[in-house]
Amino acid sequence: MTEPVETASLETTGQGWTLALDPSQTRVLVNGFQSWSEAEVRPLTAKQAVPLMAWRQQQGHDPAFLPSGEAGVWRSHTLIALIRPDGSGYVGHSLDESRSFAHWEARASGSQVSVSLKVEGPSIPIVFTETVNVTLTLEQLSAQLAHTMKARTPPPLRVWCSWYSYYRGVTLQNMLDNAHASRDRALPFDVFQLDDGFQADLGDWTLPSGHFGGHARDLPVGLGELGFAAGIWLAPFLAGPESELFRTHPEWTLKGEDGLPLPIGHNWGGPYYGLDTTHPEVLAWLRDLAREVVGWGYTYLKLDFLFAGAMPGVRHDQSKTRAEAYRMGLVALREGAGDETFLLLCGAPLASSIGVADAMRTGPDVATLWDDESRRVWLGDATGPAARNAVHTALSRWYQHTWYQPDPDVMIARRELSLLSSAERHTLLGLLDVVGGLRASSDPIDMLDDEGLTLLRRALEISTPDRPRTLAQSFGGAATHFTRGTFNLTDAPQDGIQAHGYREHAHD
Ligand code: 9PG
Repeated sequence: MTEPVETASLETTGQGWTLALDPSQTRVLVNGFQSWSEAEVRPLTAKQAVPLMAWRQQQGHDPAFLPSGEAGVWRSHTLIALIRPDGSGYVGHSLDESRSFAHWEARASGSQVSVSLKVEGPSIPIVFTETVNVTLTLEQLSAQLAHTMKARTPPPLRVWCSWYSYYRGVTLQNMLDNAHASRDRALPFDVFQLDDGFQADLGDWTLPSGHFGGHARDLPVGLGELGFAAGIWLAPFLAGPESELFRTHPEWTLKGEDGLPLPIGHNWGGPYYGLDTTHPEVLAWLRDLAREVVGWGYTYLKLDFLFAGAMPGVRHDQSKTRAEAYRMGLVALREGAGDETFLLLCGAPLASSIGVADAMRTGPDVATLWDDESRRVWLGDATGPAARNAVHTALSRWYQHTWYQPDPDVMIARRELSLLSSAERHTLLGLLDVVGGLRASSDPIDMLDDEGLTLLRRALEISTPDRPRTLAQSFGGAATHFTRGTFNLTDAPQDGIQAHGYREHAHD
């Protein structure tokens, strides 16, 4: 016996459905909590990976709703889809995540599939529906969520970012040198974005690091003279344990049950704290920070590690849900930055950012290697920097282009200082083309020969988003079969496409 499937939208805090689907013939599409969490399309009977280490569960996932770690049980945020071999199936979708999080679970049970939904927060409109075309229904419901939450989708920008070549060692001179080299070669960048490394500590954004060779406020004028807008990275919800911010305001952090500041992740060689975004003084500080940085001449802010605003913990205003607390912090940043400033969010809860974000990182970091197998396979963590992880997740979120401009992360066109093969570089190019969002590069421009420059110029060509031509087939557990081309994310040739490769379909 199967229960009737709701086709209309309903207001709910929870619900369950039993579906007449053969688990061995069903694929599942899931969406992870934040930018770096996995999104994928897998056989329902496969096992959803969960990181072994607690600090990776915090930094890559929602610790309050982790992946199951169990074969045949798949957890997903905001939406879920079940796909039959003919492309029909079921789609569940939340239609408002401004105050609540929707937690979906699909479970293979005998010859049936059960689906459950739990809403964390006030009841929200949701849809759970059967469909002859999962791809189309998912796109339509996602667009409906975007509409309800008043999504911002400004035109995509072409960005040079310092992270993937200079990392934390970046200097003011590196930025200017690359801007000069780009102007000399007439590379069509809109923005030069300074990443992590310019600041004295996490939270001490207005104090320069020792090695930066200047102050971040001195950069926009130089970039402007070369014809580029200025962008800067901030992790505005974090406080380093040694920072001046934490020393002067330990009371501004998210607390544990013991009343002490709660470490909420581990990076930069140690743990860090998160700010309590329900605290009025924190909100005022966030507004002032964004206003100050925009006052330095930055028109593009990359706001990173934003999941910190949504971590479980004890807050100043305990009546707020995690989604509300997160959004309060985000809105404060938007108010300080102003409506005209372009906000790219990263490491951020996805759906709860709609309406405030201009753009969103929709996968893990690209890196100069294809796969970080020890971390992905042995530690169960596919949220770390690797080209494969970035492609896998960003492709499986193709439909999110109605929520914000998707940022699938940078192209790597250089051959120096990179272990990527030519096929893997072309796969990154294919990713940018089918996702159709922001364009970014981090290559030191002087490192590019003619071939590298040609590849980079192609990566900077804005395209419209593509769609999967099927979700019932996949070369590597993601949405891989698009109308413009097919990705092979596996380690063996598939259908004539080399391992890690991308084949564009012939145009008529
Ligand atoms: C700056 C970087 C860059 C980058 C961001 C973010 O899981 N991890 O180990 C992990 C490492 C780095 C990271 C994200 C996750 O990078 O995505 O673009 O801005 O911060 O520190």
